[in-house]
Amino acid sequence: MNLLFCSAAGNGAEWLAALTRALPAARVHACSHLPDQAKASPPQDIDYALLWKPPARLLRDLGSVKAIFNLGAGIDALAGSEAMPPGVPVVRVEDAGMAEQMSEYVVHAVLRQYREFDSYAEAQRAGLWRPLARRQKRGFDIGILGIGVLGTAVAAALLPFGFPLAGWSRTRKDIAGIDSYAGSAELDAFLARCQVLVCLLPLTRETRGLLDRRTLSQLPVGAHLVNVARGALIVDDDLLALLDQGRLGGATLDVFQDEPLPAAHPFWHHPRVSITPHVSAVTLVEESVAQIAAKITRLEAGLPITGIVDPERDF
Ligand code: OXD
Repeated sequence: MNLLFCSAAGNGAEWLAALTRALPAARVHACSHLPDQAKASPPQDIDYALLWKPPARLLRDLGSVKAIFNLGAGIDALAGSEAMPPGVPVVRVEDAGMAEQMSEYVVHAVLRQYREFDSYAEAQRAGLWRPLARRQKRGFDIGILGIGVLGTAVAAALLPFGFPLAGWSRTRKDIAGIDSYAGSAELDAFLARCQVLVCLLPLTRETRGLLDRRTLSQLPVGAHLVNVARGALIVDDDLLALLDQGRLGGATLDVFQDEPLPAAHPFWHHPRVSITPHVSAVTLVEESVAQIAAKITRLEAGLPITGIVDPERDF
């Protein structure tokens, strides 16, 4: 069996070693760290391609592989590419250690707002001993925009803290402890109750730019936005305008339209914006390779697998 590995991330050697250990009988062809090869045609008899942000030229030549494994949860780099060969199944990484990381990040961001740690940091800088009145959890609603694998895990991690929780997704979800809102008709009502909005949506044709001036203005005055999904879900200028007007209280941003975030971008030094460099949930190599290897073994045995992307819905 022939595998093609091509990743724009810098840890190709780690992936290759893990793949060789997990699938010793497979031949793994790599192009991640060889830019010239990435431009050349891949070997003809590739069975499965394992890709992260591959060059278009490479993608175009993969029309006869049995499946493409996306080396991460977000498939927007493939889905958004005109070079994506039609009809080839795309399989995303499901959780593989990402849900735990995402939950840690979001719980931290929510508690930081609820317990007003930024105000205490400011008070400390000013040498002020300034206890704030205790907030009630009732009325401090947390909304999760995108209740997929990661969104569900984040909601479960928040549940024990006792905040009112709401989730928005394309179709209604039945998850204990979370009020479910579904579809565009219920988006505004969902946003209107979120003191903290946590964005975990995939980037698709429909969600690009979804958080613009109109939708962000549905949030309560002073609300906080956490984006751990994709930068292009947000219209940056609209977010900045609402922050400057004090309409929104702040934003915790891990993802950006251009990464690394350009040095001149106003997010870097905005007093109401906290940024991290796309680290909320990194793809863990060993866990992901174990998952991909198990799926390849099942596919080779003619068995069904989970995590196959639906192009109609997800592209
Ligand atoms: C992913 C990511 O999609 O790391 O997995 O952003």
